[in-house]
Amino acid sequence: MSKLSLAGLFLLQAVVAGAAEPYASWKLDGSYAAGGSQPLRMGPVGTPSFDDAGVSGKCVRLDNAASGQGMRVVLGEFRTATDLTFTAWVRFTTQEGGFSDTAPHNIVRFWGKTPEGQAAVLDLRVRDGVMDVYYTNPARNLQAGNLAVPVGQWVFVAVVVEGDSLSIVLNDARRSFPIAGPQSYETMTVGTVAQGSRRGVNGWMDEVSLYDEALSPEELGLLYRQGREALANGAGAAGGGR
Ligand SMILES: [Ca+2]
Repeated sequence: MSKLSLAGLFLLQAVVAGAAEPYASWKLDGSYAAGGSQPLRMGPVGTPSFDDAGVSGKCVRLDNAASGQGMRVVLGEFRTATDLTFTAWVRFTTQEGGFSDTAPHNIVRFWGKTPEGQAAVLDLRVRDGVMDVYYTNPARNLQAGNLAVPVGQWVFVAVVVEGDSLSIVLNDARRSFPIAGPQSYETMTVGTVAQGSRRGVNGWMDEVSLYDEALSPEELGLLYRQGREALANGAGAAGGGR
């Protein structure tokens, strides 16, 4: 197959799959500026740097071996969304305190409330080289996943909440679990647990997006392939290394 027809196939695939529109997205190309249909404001936790090449353009470097770094987003109107999808690209360093640590290191945490107003938390996290999800709600707790994270490589990650089902995605692998049902989310911390916490990503993050709907496996697969394509065409691996 020629390159031209291959490109045509990708285009057709994109049209058929119908690329979902993010509620908000952050390219992290040197700033925290958001795009999307309802841009939300992202603020830094600590002082992450933007010196390295990412999946596309620059990315954010989080040093959670030495200091608590990440991003924080107040979800505002988004809190009313019960179905949601979070996607990002992450690359953990292999150094101590970031990957093979036995303490959980958060990729994202949603701080929320049940309909009864009780505190609820949803974490996508890596512990000892394995990604899992931690969901705590007075009606049901969940700690499950067990997806091995490739060392030192960019990986596509996602969390999908659809009604009483929760799924986590690592590249093209997916695991789904039952949860307690709708709850609203008020704040999202990315790459960290909270202000000043070192239990976050020690490495790089890029292309963070938030959707107010549950993306299908096909839509997530498309995002994964698009990211892989961007990495393959990579404009500069300077500093980032691949
Ligand atoms: Ca970027």
